[in-house]
Amino acid sequence: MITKFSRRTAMSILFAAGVVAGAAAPSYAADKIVLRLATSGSESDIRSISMLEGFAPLVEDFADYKPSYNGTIFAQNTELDAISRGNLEMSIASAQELTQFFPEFSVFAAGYVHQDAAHQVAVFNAPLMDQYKEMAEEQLGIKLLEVFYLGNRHVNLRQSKDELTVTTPADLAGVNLRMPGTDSWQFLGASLGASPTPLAFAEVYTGLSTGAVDGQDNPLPTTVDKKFYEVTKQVVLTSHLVDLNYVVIGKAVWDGLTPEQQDAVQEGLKAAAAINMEKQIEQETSLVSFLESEGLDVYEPDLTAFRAHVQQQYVGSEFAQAWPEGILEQINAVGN
Ligand code: KDO
Repeated sequence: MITKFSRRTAMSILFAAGVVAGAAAPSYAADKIVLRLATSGSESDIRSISMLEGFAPLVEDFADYKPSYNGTIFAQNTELDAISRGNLEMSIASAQELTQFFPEFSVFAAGYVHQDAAHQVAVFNAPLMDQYKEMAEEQLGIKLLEVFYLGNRHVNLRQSKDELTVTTPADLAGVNLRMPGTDSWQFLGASLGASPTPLAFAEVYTGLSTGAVDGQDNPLPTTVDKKFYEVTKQVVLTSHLVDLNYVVIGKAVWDGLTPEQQDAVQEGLKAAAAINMEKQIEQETSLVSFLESEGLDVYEPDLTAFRAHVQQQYVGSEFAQAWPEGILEQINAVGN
């Protein structure tokens, strides 16, 4: 069983709540539309900063943009459900969260599929994405408006390189690797050769410092923002997932905006995505020497071995069986 909520279960809950039919309406405060965005990222996370710099100014005439950080108003992986029910306006969602509702999305959560930031954007804007956007909109009441580059995910371990040097997936055998808590994340951890353990993002620092987990995976900017380097000794540059988030909004909220307001929202997100991408890429490069200066070993394993092993795990998996016919080939062909 792949999904935590099957699509049918999710839809019956949402239809029973009268939400997918469009019952939710945007709320207004001081005659501005309130746009609350929930993220488990921190206030200093690049995505959060980019939203304030790029998005907020473009919507300030008509909207009160209210971000909330660190999973405080909605816990990680519950935001989409909240939007569907009309309890939240916006979130920064992962493909893995969408996979809980639509197994087809797991192709964007699979290792070594997206090639880089530019490929991610091209895929998001390609016709192949239409069926995904429609699925989310029609069946969950969520609009995928923009894609945010989160960076290359790498394996970050408590053990020193002397204790454990990771060259191939076999070296991760028995390593208790924290992965976010959905099935598709856990599968990715297992496909790396590790023993995945689900843990909410907010618990990762403590999990690493107490030894409840041996490691975690995240892009370097996230690893530094959350200070995971303080409680780990090495980063293995596996680049196993060129990670993304979708910036999403409730369809009912969107439908309540005028065409001009919709344009401003879309333009604001485009500006935020561009700022975000530039900063993430810059930090992915510059943070290697920062981590080294903090005493961590940062090195590349045998990437060919990792790529081959991960891809082999997906072939014929329950996840891959849910992918639309030919989608991988279409994704690979984008931008070529
Ligand atoms: C994480 O939990 O490791 C992760 O990086 C997963 C991402 O999809 C994203 O949800 C992110 O957390 C949060 O936004 C916090 O940065």
